[in-house]
Amino acid sequence: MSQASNRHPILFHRHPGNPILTADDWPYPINTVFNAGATLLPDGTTLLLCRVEERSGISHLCAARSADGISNWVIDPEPTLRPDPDGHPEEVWGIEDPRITFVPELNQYVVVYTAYSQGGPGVSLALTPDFRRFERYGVVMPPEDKDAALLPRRIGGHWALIHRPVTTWQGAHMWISYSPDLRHWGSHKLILRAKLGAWWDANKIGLSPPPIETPRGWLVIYHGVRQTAGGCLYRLGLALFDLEVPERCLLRGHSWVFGPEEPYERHGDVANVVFPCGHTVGPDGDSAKIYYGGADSCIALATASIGEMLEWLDKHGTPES
Ligand code: BMA
Repeated sequence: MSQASNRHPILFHRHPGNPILTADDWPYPINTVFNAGATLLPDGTTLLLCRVEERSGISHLCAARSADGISNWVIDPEPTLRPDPDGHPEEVWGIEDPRITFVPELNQYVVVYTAYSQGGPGVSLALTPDFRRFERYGVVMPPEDKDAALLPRRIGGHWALIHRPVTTWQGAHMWISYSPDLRHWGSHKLILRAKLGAWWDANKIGLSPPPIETPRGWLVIYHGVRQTAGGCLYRLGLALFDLEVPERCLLRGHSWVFGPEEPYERHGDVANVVFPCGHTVGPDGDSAKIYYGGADSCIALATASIGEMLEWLDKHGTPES
Protein backbone atom coordinates (compact mmCIF):
# COMPACT_ATOMS: atom_id res chain seq x y z
CA MET A 1 0.00 0.00 0.00
CA SER A 2 1.82 3.17 -1.07
CA GLN A 3 1.36 6.54 0.59
CA ALA A 4 0.30 9.57 -1.42
CA SER A 5 1.78 12.94 -0.49
CA ASN A 6 -1.51 13.85 1.19
CA ARG A 7 -1.04 10.63 3.20
CA HIS A 8 -4.11 8.76 2.02
CA PRO A 9 -3.06 5.20 1.21
CA ILE A 10 -3.22 4.43 -2.49
CA LEU A 11 -5.05 1.17 -3.09
CA PHE A 12 -5.84 1.51 -6.81
CA HIS A 13 -2.88 2.04 -9.16
CA ARG A 14 -3.71 3.45 -12.56
CA HIS A 15 -2.05 1.78 -15.52
CA PRO A 16 0.42 4.18 -17.14
CA GLY A 17 -1.02 3.38 -20.57
CA ASN A 18 -4.52 4.57 -19.61
CA PRO A 19 -6.96 4.81 -21.19
CA ILE A 20 -6.51 1.31 -22.59
CA LEU A 21 -9.47 1.43 -25.01
CA THR A 22 -11.27 4.32 -26.71
CA ALA A 23 -13.67 4.82 -29.62
CA ASP A 24 -10.63 5.27 -31.91
CA ASP A 25 -9.71 1.61 -31.37
CA TRP A 26 -13.13 0.41 -32.58
CA PRO A 27 -13.41 -1.46 -35.89
CA TYR A 28 -16.71 0.31 -36.70
CA PRO A 29 -17.99 3.86 -36.03
CA ILE A 30 -19.19 4.49 -32.48
CA ASN A 31 -19.61 7.41 -30.11
CA THR A 32 -17.89 6.07 -26.98
CA VAL A 33 -16.87 2.86 -25.23
CA PHE A 34 -16.88 2.51 -21.43
CA ASN A 35 -18.16 0.41 -18.45
CA ALA A 36 -16.92 -3.07 -19.42
CA GLY A 37 -17.59 -6.38 -17.71
CA ALA A 38 -14.50 -8.60 -17.48
CA THR A 39 -13.54 -12.25 -17.13
CA LEU A 40 -10.67 -14.65 -17.77
CA LEU A 41 -11.37 -17.29 -20.42
CA PRO A 42 -10.11 -20.87 -19.86
CA ASP A 43 -6.94 -20.20 -21.91
CA GLY A 44 -6.06 -17.17 -19.76
CA THR A 45 -7.26 -14.59 -22.29
CA THR A 46 -8.91 -11.53 -20.75
CA LEU A 47 -12.32 -10.80 -22.21
CA LEU A 48 -13.96 -7.42 -21.79
CA LEU A 49 -17.62 -7.07 -22.66
CA CYS A 50 -17.71 -3.36 -23.37
CA ARG A 51 -20.63 -0.99 -23.34
CA VAL A 52 -20.55 0.72 -26.72
CA GLU A 53 -22.69 3.78 -27.24
CA GLU A 54 -23.68 4.45 -30.82
CA ARG A 55 -24.31 7.89 -32.23
CA SER A 56 -28.03 7.20 -31.85
CA GLY A 57 -27.49 7.23 -28.07
CA ILE A 58 -28.41 3.52 -27.88
CA SER A 59 -25.83 1.13 -26.38
CA HIS A 60 -24.90 -2.45 -27.29
CA LEU A 61 -22.22 -4.80 -25.95
CA CYS A 62 -19.02 -5.71 -27.78
CA ALA A 63 -16.28 -8.17 -26.77
CA ALA A 64 -12.58 -7.29 -26.77
CA ARG A 65 -9.94 -9.95 -26.05
CA SER A 66 -6.30 -9.60 -24.98
CA ALA A 67 -3.60 -12.07 -23.88
CA ASP A 68 -2.24 -9.77 -21.14
CA GLY A 69 -5.42 -7.87 -20.26
CA ILE A 70 -3.68 -4.60 -21.08
CA SER A 71 -2.76 -4.35 -24.75
CA ASN A 72 -3.27 -5.77 -28.26
CA TRP A 73 -7.02 -6.01 -27.89
CA VAL A 74 -8.82 -7.95 -30.58
CA ILE A 75 -12.27 -6.42 -30.87
CA ASP A 76 -15.24 -8.23 -32.43
CA PRO A 77 -15.75 -6.75 -35.93
CA GLU A 78 -19.41 -6.10 -35.15
CA PRO A 79 -21.60 -5.86 -32.02
CA THR A 80 -21.40 -9.06 -29.92
CA LEU A 81 -24.76 -8.61 -28.19
CA ARG A 82 -27.21 -6.14 -29.71
CA PRO A 83 -30.45 -4.98 -28.13
CA ASP A 84 -33.32 -7.16 -29.36
CA PRO A 85 -36.37 -4.88 -29.17
CA ASP A 86 -38.56 -7.33 -31.12
CA GLY A 87 -37.97 -10.36 -28.90
CA HIS A 88 -37.27 -8.27 -25.79
CA PRO A 89 -39.11 -4.92 -25.82
CA GLU A 90 -37.39 -4.03 -22.55
CA GLU A 91 -34.21 -3.52 -24.59
CA VAL A 92 -35.71 -0.90 -26.90
CA TRP A 93 -33.40 1.88 -25.67
CA GLY A 94 -30.32 -0.30 -25.48
CA ILE A 95 -28.32 -2.59 -23.20
CA GLU A 96 -25.67 -1.23 -20.83
CA ASP A 97 -23.12 -1.88 -18.09
CA PRO A 98 -22.66 -5.69 -18.11
CA ARG A 99 -21.31 -7.61 -15.12
CA ILE A 100 -19.96 -11.11 -15.81
CA THR A 101 -19.88 -14.05 -13.38
CA PHE A 102 -18.51 -17.45 -14.34
CA VAL A 103 -20.72 -20.08 -12.70
CA PRO A 104 -18.95 -23.44 -12.36
CA GLU A 105 -22.23 -25.32 -11.66
CA LEU A 106 -23.61 -24.22 -15.04
CA ASN A 107 -20.23 -24.17 -16.79
CA GLN A 108 -21.41 -20.88 -18.33
CA TYR A 109 -20.93 -17.17 -17.88
CA VAL A 110 -23.89 -15.26 -16.52
CA VAL A 111 -24.07 -11.73 -17.90
CA VAL A 112 -26.28 -9.32 -15.99
CA TYR A 113 -26.88 -5.98 -17.71
CA THR A 114 -29.10 -2.93 -17.73
CA ALA A 115 -31.98 -3.20 -20.21
CA TYR A 116 -33.24 0.28 -20.99
CA SER A 117 -37.00 -0.06 -21.45
CA GLN A 118 -39.72 2.49 -22.02
CA GLY A 119 -40.53 1.97 -18.34
CA GLY A 120 -36.98 2.86 -17.31
CA PRO A 121 -33.80 0.84 -16.78
CA GLY A 122 -34.18 -2.69 -15.38
CA VAL A 123 -31.88 -5.69 -14.85
CA SER A 124 -31.70 -8.44 -17.48
CA LEU A 125 -29.79 -11.71 -17.41
CA ALA A 126 -28.28 -13.87 -20.15
CA LEU A 127 -26.17 -17.04 -20.19
CA THR A 128 -23.29 -17.69 -22.56
CA PRO A 129 -20.74 -20.48 -22.88
CA ASP A 130 -18.40 -18.49 -25.13
CA PHE A 131 -19.52 -14.85 -25.65
CA ARG A 132 -20.74 -15.79 -29.14
CA ARG A 133 -24.06 -17.52 -28.33
CA PHE A 134 -26.32 -15.97 -25.68
CA GLU A 135 -29.47 -17.34 -24.05
CA ARG A 136 -31.59 -14.48 -22.72
CA TYR A 137 -33.66 -14.93 -19.57
CA GLY A 138 -35.19 -11.46 -19.95
CA VAL A 139 -35.86 -8.98 -17.15
CA VAL A 140 -35.09 -10.32 -13.67
CA MET A 141 -35.56 -7.03 -11.79
CA PRO A 142 -38.06 -4.52 -13.21
CA PRO A 143 -37.37 -0.77 -13.40
CA GLU A 144 -35.98 1.17 -11.88
CA ASP A 145 -33.09 -1.09 -11.06
CA LYS A 146 -29.48 -1.52 -12.20
CA ASP A 147 -25.91 -2.19 -10.97
CA ALA A 148 -26.52 -5.93 -10.57
CA ALA A 149 -24.27 -9.00 -10.45
CA LEU A 150 -24.75 -12.67 -9.65
CA LEU A 151 -22.72 -14.49 -7.01
CA PRO A 152 -20.86 -17.43 -8.60
CA ARG A 153 -22.40 -20.15 -6.46
CA ARG A 154 -25.64 -20.91 -4.63
CA ILE A 155 -26.03 -19.69 -1.07
CA GLY A 156 -28.13 -22.12 0.99
CA GLY A 157 -29.32 -23.72 -2.24
CA HIS A 158 -30.33 -20.45 -3.96
CA TRP A 159 -28.72 -18.15 -6.49
CA ALA A 160 -28.03 -14.66 -5.16
CA LEU A 161 -28.18 -11.39 -7.10
CA ILE A 162 -27.03 -8.04 -5.76
CA HIS A 163 -28.79 -5.07 -7.37
CA ARG A 164 -29.80 -1.46 -6.81
CA PRO A 165 -33.48 -0.55 -7.06
CA VAL A 166 -34.45 3.13 -7.02
CA THR A 167 -37.47 4.38 -5.13
CA THR A 168 -38.78 7.78 -4.18
CA TRP A 169 -38.08 6.85 -0.57
CA GLN A 170 -34.86 8.37 0.84
CA GLY A 171 -32.23 7.25 -1.59
CA ALA A 172 -31.06 4.34 -3.72
CA HIS A 173 -29.61 1.41 -1.78
CA MET A 174 -28.10 -2.00 -2.50
CA TRP A 175 -30.28 -5.12 -2.15
CA ILE A 176 -29.82 -8.87 -2.50
CA SER A 177 -32.43 -11.28 -3.87
CA TYR A 178 -32.49 -15.07 -4.09
CA SER A 179 -33.74 -17.51 -6.74
CA PRO A 180 -34.02 -21.27 -7.19
CA ASP A 181 -33.67 -21.05 -10.99
CA LEU A 182 -32.27 -17.61 -12.01
CA ARG A 183 -35.79 -16.68 -13.23
CA HIS A 184 -37.94 -16.25 -10.13
CA TRP A 185 -36.56 -13.95 -7.47
CA GLY A 186 -37.59 -13.36 -3.85
CA SER A 187 -36.38 -13.12 -0.23
CA HIS A 188 -35.30 -9.56 -1.04
CA LYS A 189 -33.06 -7.94 1.57
CA LEU A 190 -31.49 -4.52 1.91
CA ILE A 191 -27.72 -5.03 2.29
CA LEU A 192 -26.12 -1.59 2.13
CA ARG A 193 -27.81 1.76 2.64
CA ALA A 194 -26.78 4.99 0.99
CA LYS A 195 -25.88 7.41 3.74
CA LEU A 196 -27.40 10.82 4.29
CA GLY A 197 -26.13 14.39 4.30
CA ALA A 198 -22.57 15.24 3.32
CA TRP A 199 -21.17 11.70 3.07
CA TRP A 200 -19.42 10.83 -0.22
CA ASP A 201 -21.81 7.87 -0.48
CA ALA A 202 -25.01 9.69 0.48
CA ASN A 203 -28.33 9.24 -1.34
CA LYS A 204 -27.22 6.91 -4.16
CA ILE A 205 -24.89 3.94 -4.14
CA GLY A 206 -24.58 0.82 -6.30
CA LEU A 207 -22.52 -2.31 -6.80
CA SER A 208 -19.63 -1.75 -9.18
CA PRO A 209 -17.88 -4.98 -10.34
CA PRO A 210 -19.14 -8.38 -9.14
CA PRO A 211 -18.09 -9.13 -5.54
CA ILE A 212 -14.66 -10.73 -5.09
CA GLU A 213 -14.76 -13.96 -3.06
CA THR A 214 -12.06 -14.01 -0.35
CA PRO A 215 -11.65 -16.34 2.64
CA ARG A 216 -12.86 -13.48 4.84
CA GLY A 217 -15.99 -12.68 2.88
CA TRP A 218 -17.32 -11.08 -0.31
CA LEU A 219 -15.23 -8.00 -1.00
CA VAL A 220 -17.47 -5.42 -2.62
CA ILE A 221 -16.35 -2.37 -4.54
CA TYR A 222 -19.31 -0.01 -4.70
CA HIS A 223 -19.85 3.44 -6.14
CA GLY A 224 -21.23 6.47 -4.39
CA VAL A 225 -22.78 9.30 -6.36
CA ARG A 226 -22.31 12.71 -4.83
CA GLN A 227 -24.60 15.42 -6.19
CA THR A 228 -22.83 18.76 -6.30
CA ALA A 229 -23.60 22.18 -7.74
CA GLY A 230 -21.19 21.26 -10.54
CA GLY A 231 -22.80 17.89 -11.34
CA CYS A 232 -22.32 14.31 -10.14
CA LEU A 233 -19.12 12.81 -8.72
CA TYR A 234 -18.78 9.01 -9.01
CA ARG A 235 -16.32 7.55 -6.51
CA LEU A 236 -15.58 4.05 -5.16
CA GLY A 237 -15.66 2.58 -1.69
CA LEU A 238 -15.16 -0.85 -0.10
CA ALA A 239 -17.31 -3.15 2.00
CA LEU A 240 -17.08 -6.78 3.14
CA PHE A 241 -20.03 -9.18 3.39
CA ASP A 242 -20.38 -12.57 5.10
CA LEU A 243 -19.59 -15.48 2.77
CA GLU A 244 -22.56 -17.64 3.75
CA VAL A 245 -24.98 -14.84 4.76
CA PRO A 246 -24.14 -12.27 2.10
CA GLU A 247 -26.75 -9.79 3.30
CA ARG A 248 -24.68 -9.33 6.45
CA CYS A 249 -22.25 -6.43 6.08
CA LEU A 250 -19.14 -7.15 8.17
CA LEU A 251 -17.22 -3.96 7.40
CA ARG A 252 -17.83 -0.74 5.48
CA GLY A 253 -15.10 1.79 4.79
CA HIS A 254 -15.74 5.38 5.76
CA SER A 255 -14.01 7.23 2.96
CA TRP A 256 -13.81 6.59 -0.75
CA VAL A 257 -10.72 4.79 -2.05
CA PHE A 258 -10.73 5.87 -5.71
CA GLY A 259 -12.19 8.85 -7.51
CA PRO A 260 -11.81 10.89 -10.68
CA GLU A 261 -8.46 12.71 -10.87
CA GLU A 262 -6.93 12.14 -14.31
CA PRO A 263 -8.11 14.08 -17.39
CA TYR A 264 -9.74 10.95 -18.90
CA GLU A 265 -11.79 10.60 -15.70
CA ARG A 266 -12.50 14.29 -15.26
CA HIS A 267 -13.49 15.14 -18.85
CA GLY A 268 -15.72 13.32 -21.30
CA ASP A 269 -19.38 12.85 -22.16
CA VAL A 270 -20.15 12.67 -18.42
CA ALA A 271 -17.50 14.43 -16.35
CA ASN A 272 -16.03 13.09 -13.09
CA VAL A 273 -16.93 9.43 -13.39
CA VAL A 274 -14.94 6.29 -12.58
CA PHE A 275 -17.24 3.30 -13.10
CA PRO A 276 -15.84 -0.25 -12.94
CA CYS A 277 -18.04 -3.15 -14.06
CA GLY A 278 -15.39 -5.89 -14.12
CA HIS A 279 -12.23 -7.30 -12.65
CA THR A 280 -9.91 -10.25 -13.11
CA VAL A 281 -7.74 -11.83 -10.42
CA GLY A 282 -4.19 -13.02 -11.19
CA PRO A 283 -2.78 -16.49 -10.50
CA ASP A 284 -1.45 -15.30 -7.11
CA GLY A 285 -5.08 -14.90 -5.98
CA ASP A 286 -4.28 -11.37 -4.81
CA SER A 287 -3.57 -8.99 -7.67
CA ALA A 288 -6.75 -7.69 -9.24
CA LYS A 289 -7.10 -5.82 -12.50
CA ILE A 290 -10.06 -3.48 -12.26
CA TYR A 291 -11.53 -2.22 -15.53
CA TYR A 292 -13.46 1.01 -15.34
CA GLY A 293 -15.17 3.51 -17.56
CA GLY A 294 -13.67 7.00 -17.45
CA ALA A 295 -16.10 9.91 -17.85
CA ASP A 296 -18.40 7.65 -19.94
CA SER A 297 -15.85 8.02 -22.75
CA CYS A 298 -13.09 5.37 -22.40
CA ILE A 299 -12.00 2.17 -20.66
CA ALA A 300 -9.15 2.41 -18.14
CA LEU A 301 -7.34 -0.08 -15.91
CA ALA A 302 -6.27 0.06 -12.28
CA THR A 303 -4.51 -2.67 -10.32
CA ALA A 304 -5.17 -3.38 -6.65
CA SER A 305 -4.17 -5.99 -4.08
CA ILE A 306 -7.07 -7.87 -2.47
CA GLY A 307 -5.02 -8.29 0.72
CA GLU A 308 -4.38 -4.54 0.91
CA MET A 309 -8.06 -3.75 0.37
CA LEU A 310 -8.98 -6.08 3.26
CA GLU A 311 -6.23 -4.58 5.43
CA TRP A 312 -7.55 -1.10 4.64
CA LEU A 313 -11.08 -2.18 5.62
CA ASP A 314 -9.77 -3.52 8.94
CA LYS A 315 -8.24 -0.11 9.66
CA HIS A 316 -10.81 2.20 8.13
CA GLY A 317 -14.07 0.26 8.27
CA THR A 318 -16.71 -0.55 10.87
CA PRO A 319 -19.55 -3.08 10.91
CA GLU A 320 -22.92 -1.86 9.70
CA SER A 321 -25.84 -2.20 12.06
C1 BMA B 1 -24.94 5.60 -14.14
C2 BMA B 1 -24.85 4.48 -15.15
C3 BMA B 1 -23.50 4.39 -15.80
C4 BMA B 1 -22.85 5.71 -16.09
C5 BMA B 1 -23.02 6.68 -14.93
C6 BMA B 1 -22.48 8.06 -15.23
O1 BMA B 1 -26.27 5.81 -13.80
O2 BMA B 1 -25.82 4.67 -16.14
O3 BMA B 1 -23.63 3.71 -17.03
O4 BMA B 1 -21.48 5.51 -16.32
O5 BMA B 1 -24.39 6.78 -14.62
O6 BMA B 1 -23.12 8.63 -16.35
